[in-house]
Amino acid sequence: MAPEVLIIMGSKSDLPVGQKAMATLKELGVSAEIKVASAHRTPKLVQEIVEKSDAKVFIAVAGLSAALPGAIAAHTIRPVIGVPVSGKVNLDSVLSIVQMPPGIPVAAVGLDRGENAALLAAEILALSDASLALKLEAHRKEQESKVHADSSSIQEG
Ligand code: RP5
Repeated sequence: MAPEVLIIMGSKSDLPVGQKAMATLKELGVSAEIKVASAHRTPKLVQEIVEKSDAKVFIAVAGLSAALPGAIAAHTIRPVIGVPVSGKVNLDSVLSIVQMPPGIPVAAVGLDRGENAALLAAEILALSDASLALKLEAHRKEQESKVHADSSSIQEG
């Protein structure tokens, strides 16, 4: 079966961020695949990958002049989640992803937040997958418990 989420990174150097997304999707039991294709260096490859893919959601990980999420969205009406990758400047990749022109939207998560991109992708898929919705509810409960435990540990200390 085709992976539900396709993660595309602009460079192999983005792998630590892409791996965060992969790990979170794996925890949730969401099938995913990860590839490298650059908006600027291999624009035809980006188009080919997107057009051949049966993924329901795309995650695009890119730094610097991060055109990749928009370049993917140009070829599909499936949702695209952009993950800006940190570097010397940081605002460059954030603004490149956030400032899409009208008509071709992409979602954006925080700098290097591969795990949030995975959670957002899972939330989109959970609209038509009740068992995934339950896993996401459980994930929220785990976070709630951790905050309570952290607060207690500080008060005890
Ligand atoms: C972007 O340029 C990539 O997404 C990467 O974050 C950045 C640097 O690429 P490399 O020089 O490491 O290949 O296109």
